[in-house]
Amino acid sequence: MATLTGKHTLAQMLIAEGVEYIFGNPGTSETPLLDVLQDYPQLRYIQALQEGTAVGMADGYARATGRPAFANIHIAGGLANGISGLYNAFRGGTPLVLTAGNSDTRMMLHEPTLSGNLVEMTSQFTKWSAEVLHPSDLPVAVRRAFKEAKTPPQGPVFLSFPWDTMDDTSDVEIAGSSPGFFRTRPDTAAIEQASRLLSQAKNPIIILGDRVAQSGASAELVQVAERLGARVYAASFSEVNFPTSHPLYGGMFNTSNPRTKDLFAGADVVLAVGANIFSSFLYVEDAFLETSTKLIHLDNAPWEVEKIYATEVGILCDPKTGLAELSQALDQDMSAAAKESSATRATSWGEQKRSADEAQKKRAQAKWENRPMPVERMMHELAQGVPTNTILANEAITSSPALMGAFTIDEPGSMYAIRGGALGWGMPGALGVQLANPGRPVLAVVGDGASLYTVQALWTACRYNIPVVYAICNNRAYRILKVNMDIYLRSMLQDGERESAYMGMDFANPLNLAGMAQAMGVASSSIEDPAEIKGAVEKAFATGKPALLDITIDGSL
Ligand SMILES: Cc1ncc(C[n+]2csc(CCOP(=O)(O)OP(=O)(O)O)c2C)c(N)n1
Ligand SMILES: [Mg+2]
Repeated sequence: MATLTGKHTLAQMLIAEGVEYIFGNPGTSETPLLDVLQDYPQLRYIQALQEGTAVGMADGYARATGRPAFANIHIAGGLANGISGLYNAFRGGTPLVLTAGNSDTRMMLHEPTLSGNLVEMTSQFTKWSAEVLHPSDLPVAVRRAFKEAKTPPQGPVFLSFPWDTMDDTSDVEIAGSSPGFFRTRPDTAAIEQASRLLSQAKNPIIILGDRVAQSGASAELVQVAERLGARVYAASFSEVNFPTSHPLYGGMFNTSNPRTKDLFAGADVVLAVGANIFSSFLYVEDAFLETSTKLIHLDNAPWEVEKIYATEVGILCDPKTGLAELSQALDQDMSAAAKESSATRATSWGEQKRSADEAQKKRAQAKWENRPMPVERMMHELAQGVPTNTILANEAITSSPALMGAFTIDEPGSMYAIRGGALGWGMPGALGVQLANPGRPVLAVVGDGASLYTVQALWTACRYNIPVVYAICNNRAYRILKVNMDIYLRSMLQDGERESAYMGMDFANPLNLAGMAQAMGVASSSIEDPAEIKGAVEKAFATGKPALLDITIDGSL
């Protein structure tokens, strides 16, 4: 038992939790914490110039380490800036402990400047949100926050620290949360039923989501897919859930496109693993699965199982553990004939994938020498220039399919992408990924529009020499909004005539991103000739410093 002020208790609890970095943007309500940090140099404060940047860095760091990250931002006005990043963390399941200072509790009724109900602001986007009203509660609150963030289904939590909680004294015991044992085994009856259904399936399909990667279950999923000869589609692929070069991997499906149901037509059994199915953005009338399709859902997120679709077998467990058991059961249950038809299916899907890839390559080749360069050319040249072992941070939006096509994205932990949909993850997220992987090159590929939501991350990159190389996909537009406008007019309204003015979707004035990078201390170049990309990427990585390449690409629809 020690007698400590709240701010010392907090710092010591963070050390007990193994925190290395505090991603922050400070204000006066954070003064006591900022004061005490100089006494604890093992807690490295990474200064962001806007709250969204701090939360984005923390998100990238948490995802790339697999451990909760800690961020500290400013009271109501600042917290509001951080909430779009908090939203992404919540939707994506990032283990994140977000905190903010608050006014002294003795003056709350005075409605102090910048204050507000921080718990109310964050509750709907957190697993747990609380204000710590007494310093003696800090060990409990911090321990519970880290425990909640890392317990599957992982997600963000929020703590508010009023000024007097930081300055008052209390007798406390400093003890961090336990490592956590989350490899929960499945109910054997559920595995038996699932295996029985799958071993007799004529046309099984697998749907995966990010909790596969979070559980480290990619290899086990490959094994199950290969046993079944099942095509694999991703409901989300913001982490490497499955090797993209695998012949059975069919890519990510689009839940805003009614035709997506064609992928699942005729499937007798669908196995969903670690996935949220099916969260659309646009309204789609028809169900994606036919009523005759039997759904098996294996997941460590109970809420997601049977959330929308009637489910034959729900299996609550850690995906890695559950898939290993399912794989064994399938080996026993599948007859020789079933194993043979699985092999035939796998060969035929593999051939289909190969010919689709070749057709795609041919289409890209036809415009290879166009100027502005096609996005496929940009990604091809980037892939030639990066060192082996490079990790991608992807907020490339409509350039993302070309990025995913040009790089081999097979190794778990070699790609992280924006998830949740709130723009502004890529610029700071890449810095968090880099801090978590100091020995590996990180290439961030970011849309020109997306880059500007958190562009001040470049200053932080320079300030701490975090050597991310940014490649901006400069198509001078919010191109995806134009794509969606066309879907609205042509498909939803069935209007073949109306020409859209694409209001608010073009960058009509010059936007000098290379100049912005230089203004924040980051070396940069503007590139229009694809022949320059490879050399520029090699040079950027060789400097060991952050750099930005602003690459002009074709933005036509
Ligand atoms: C915080 C936030 N604001 C606005 C949007 C709406 N939005 C979604 S995509 C997009 C444009 C992205 O543009 P860019 O990064 O240039 O990629 P492109 O579409 O050109 O490939 C916008 C504005 C959003 N998702 N999140
Ligand atoms: Mg753009």
